[in-house]
Amino acid sequence: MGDPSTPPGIDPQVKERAKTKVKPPPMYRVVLVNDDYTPREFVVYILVSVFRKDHSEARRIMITAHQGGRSLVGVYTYDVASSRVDRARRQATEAGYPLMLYTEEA
Ligand code: TYC
Repeated sequence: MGDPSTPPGIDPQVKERAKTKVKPPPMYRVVLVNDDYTPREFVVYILVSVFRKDHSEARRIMITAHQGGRSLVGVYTYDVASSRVDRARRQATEAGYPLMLYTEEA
């Protein structure tokens, strides 16, 4: 019999290495879309409360959408992007505003 420290059926000459390569998860951009009706301060409030932006960053993102039509809010995993977009849309709908956000694969 062989080395007692080697389990039966295992050839100690064969070196194995566990595969440690794990693909990073796909990431998603959240994009804010301008409209003519949602108040600026409501957009800022959503960016602060749902997307955890500080006030000046939230204002910058809002103004970028206001002036250019759309603005990147952030890049997140699928779960974070979709749950935040859902919450933002729900709050806008409840408040009676047509605020639009969408996600796209980054
Ligand atoms: N354009 C809106 C207004 O003038 C403000 C606004 C900015 C709305 C950004 C949506 O994504 C938006 N009241």
